[in-house]
Amino acid sequence: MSRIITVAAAQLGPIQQAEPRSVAVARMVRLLERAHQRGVELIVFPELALTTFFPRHYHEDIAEADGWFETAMPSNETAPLFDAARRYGIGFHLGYAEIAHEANETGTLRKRRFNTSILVGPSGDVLLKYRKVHLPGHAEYDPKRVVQHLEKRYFEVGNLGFPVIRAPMGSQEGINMGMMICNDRRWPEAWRVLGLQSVELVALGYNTPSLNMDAAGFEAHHLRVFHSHLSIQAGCYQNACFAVATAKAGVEDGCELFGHSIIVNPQGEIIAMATSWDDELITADCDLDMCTLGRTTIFAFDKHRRPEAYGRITGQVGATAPSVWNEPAARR
Ligand code: CDV
Repeated sequence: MSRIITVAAAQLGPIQQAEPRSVAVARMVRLLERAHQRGVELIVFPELALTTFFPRHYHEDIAEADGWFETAMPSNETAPLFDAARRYGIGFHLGYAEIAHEANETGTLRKRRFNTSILVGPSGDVLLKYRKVHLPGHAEYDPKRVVQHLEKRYFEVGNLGFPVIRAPMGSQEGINMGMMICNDRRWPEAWRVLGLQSVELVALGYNTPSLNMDAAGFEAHHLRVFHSHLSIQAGCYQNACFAVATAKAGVEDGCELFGHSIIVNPQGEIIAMATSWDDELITADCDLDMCTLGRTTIFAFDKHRRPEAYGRITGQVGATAPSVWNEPAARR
């Protein structure tokens, strides 16, 4: 039986600060209806898809930002999305800000905040949850920046690792699926952890500004998109998987997000790409058997990986200085 699944990246245009969740959800339902007309079986919405990208806004008291978070999923406001997906038998990926009342590492129950995504099956069941590991930005207000990026203020580092689940989706009885959120895509470690669980399809949402505020606003425009695509294409090739990478795009609260959502195959080729800065649906038929070539030849991990040489990957965080070459004493 063929292992082809029709997938969609449902790019969202900007969601302004004043826009309620109900409007964002209605836009997503419209995209889902279009996806149904095109025979889509899995649709991927962006990171923090229900609101504006609020980490650009500073709240001195973190609790003041709680209005941007979800305490339940589904909720009254997101129920129409779950209902529509169930009605059409389409699975979906959704990114949102999550408040969870959970024990921390010391066992103390407390309110915790995460940048989260879920994978929902065609029956409406949550199949898998992921919490963003690589949080970019800063924790304190930075007066030097024109636009803040306060993910480190509002979110804890995700505590679920990079899980992969095998579950039915569309006409397929089992697909190995995992998730990443935005900045994670730039880290080969994240891709490899998914690859080591035989991931076949990665769902990935992002909100990436067109300007690099860390570099005082300068980095050549076209390179911003290039680096995003390069990371995703390399991740797919090196781990023999598909990715559906979906952006929020356009000018949101005065800040431009670059869009350029893509679907990538295990050869690292872009097979669909968004061209607008608006709500836009791009689709592709993904033949999951394409994952076999890479994982049985160049990237047959069981044959070729050398973990004994990779200790630094998990043993250290920052880079150390190399040892310095000394001219042999006889020549001095
Ligand atoms: N939301 C993000 O994680 N954005 C980062 C930006 C800040 C560089 C990204 O990697 O796209």
